[in-house]
Order: sequence, then C-alpha cells, then structure tokens
Amino acid sequence: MSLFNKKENWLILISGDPDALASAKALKRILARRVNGVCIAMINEITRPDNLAMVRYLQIPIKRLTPPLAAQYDKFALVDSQPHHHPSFAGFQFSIVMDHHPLNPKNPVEAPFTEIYPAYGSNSTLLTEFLYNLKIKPGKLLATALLYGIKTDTHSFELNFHDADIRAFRYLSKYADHTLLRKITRSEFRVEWLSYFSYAFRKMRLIGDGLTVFMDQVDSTDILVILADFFLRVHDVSWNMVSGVADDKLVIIFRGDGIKVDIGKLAENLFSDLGSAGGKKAMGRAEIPLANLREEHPQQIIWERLQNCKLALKKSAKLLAEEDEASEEEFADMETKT
Ligand SMILES: [Mn+2]
Repeated sequence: MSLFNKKENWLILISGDPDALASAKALKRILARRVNGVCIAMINEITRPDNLAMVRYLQIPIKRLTPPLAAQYDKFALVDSQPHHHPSFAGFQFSIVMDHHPLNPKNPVEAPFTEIYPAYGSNSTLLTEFLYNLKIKPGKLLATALLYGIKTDTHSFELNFHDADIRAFRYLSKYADHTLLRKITRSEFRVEWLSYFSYAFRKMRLIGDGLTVFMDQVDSTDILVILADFFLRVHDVSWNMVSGVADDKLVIIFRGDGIKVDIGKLAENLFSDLGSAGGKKAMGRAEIPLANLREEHPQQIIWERLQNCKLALKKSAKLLAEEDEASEEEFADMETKT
C-alpha cells in the first residue's frame, strides 16, 4: 500500500493469456482508488477466439505496449510473468511483480514488491487471495475472469494445481457468472475457419478407428491443429492425422487419445525419414519440405505410408496389438471407406 499514491499513473504489463488478463484486471481493481490511473498493456496480439471472447464479455480494457504508451506512466507492474521472460519486459523498472512461474536463480526478480508462488497453479489464485485479504469482494466480471484464469492454467484441474487453486475457485464460484464463462469456453472457432471444416468433412477418410484428411494448401498450419483437436472429440475416432501444405512444407498434425496408440512414435515411424517427425503420447507433428517428396504428390505419399500404417503402429511401443481380422480388413479396403 505504501507504494501507491494519488498522483501516479500505473501501467500493468502482461503477456496476454487468460490467467494474465484476469490477474491484471484484479490488480487494476486493487489499485483503482489508490492511484491516479491504471492501464493494462500487453506485449502480444490476442488471436485465440476464447481469449478474444474473454476480453469482450468480461470487459477487460487492454492496449498494445508501445514506447509512447509506456512513456505516459510513472510506475509499472508485471503479473503472471517475470521480467526475464520476454525481451519486451526488459527495459522496465517494475515496482510490483506477482507471478507463479518457477524462480530462476540466474534471473532473480528485483522489485520493491515481489510475490512469487511457483507452487500455485495459476496467478489468478494469488490475486484472489490478495482481494480476499484486502476485503475486496470481486464483482461478477472480475470473479468470472479469475475463475477462467484458474481453469485455463490448471487445465480444469487436470495438472499443476495446488489446494489454494481449489479454494480460490470455490470462493470465486459464488460471484462468477457461469453463463458468461460457458460462452467464453465455447468460443473455440472463428467464422473464417468454418469453410475449412466444410472442406475437411467432405474429404476425410476413416481408417478403422482413425481418421485422416489432406487439406491441400492452407493459409496457416494452425487450422490443421484446430481440425485435429476437433476430430479428437468424435467418440468413434481414437486417433487422427490432418495434413496440409504451407510455406513449401507438408505439415501433418497427429492427435490421439493416448490410450491405444503412441502418437508421437506413430508420427516418427511414418515420416521421420522424410523430415522432422515425432511428438508425445497423444500428439505429434511431422514437417516435410516439399523438395524431399521429389515430384510425388503429398497426398499420395501420405496414402502410401498409411498402407504401412499397421506395421508402423505395431512398431510403436505402446501400440496395442489388436490382431483381430476385422481391423486387417478395414486397412485393406480403407480406400473405399469414407
Ligand atoms: Mn499463469
């Protein structure tokens, strides 16, 4: 509190993701009547539709960080990051740093006020505790933002969470607007992506419990990732491969449920001789320069490799050897299956 006075303007810096946005909104609330003015500035452009929905529905005013903007402020705060995390933070003398990322002894954080709790799953949890201890009851939009921050950073309590995250989540639930939260979490797609979906639905092929689609030329390989994640949500599809060409490269995105097939090994077995290929148990990626395909059509290459898929699947260690003849047949006539 001794850092705040009514004469100064504060700028809160973030790298724009939900946890950072919520933390900034909470710190802005804490500073609100204690300083002259507060603004939130981010170092990146927000493009994910769920994050755009968060900013819009929860009314989080943000600006892009530029030197002329920064020049208008007296004091600087950083939330959900440490100064060494990004070159854009490097030139600032921060008065407040509040974060939950691991501490790096090579880059100690020096500021008049630092609060860093690496054990916490989200920075929103830390800010919720500050609001609580300052007896500031979060308004509906702020509570929803913090709830979403916790939900995102803990992957809905699937990983890296602390008891404090659960306590904060329960506390915020009382004040949050769950209809708004649902609207944000369901804002997964952009309208300009829908034509890709339509194309994918027409061209997809089923191979046993797998699915593959070649998307031809795409503007950005991001759409391949979005489609692959989408197909994972179909009950009967346990793995998929979505491929396309961008920047003279054939890019193949692999997704699986991580149960029967080791997807990273599958990617490696299928394509590592042509380019980079690999991944983890449930996700993989291959990138092949078109030059390496020597005149052969990318779709043709993928198709040939898939004929050997069963072999590749067998080689990947975690792979279930489902030897039943039914699936043999499925591979044999996959060409006719769509
Ligand atoms: Mn975070």
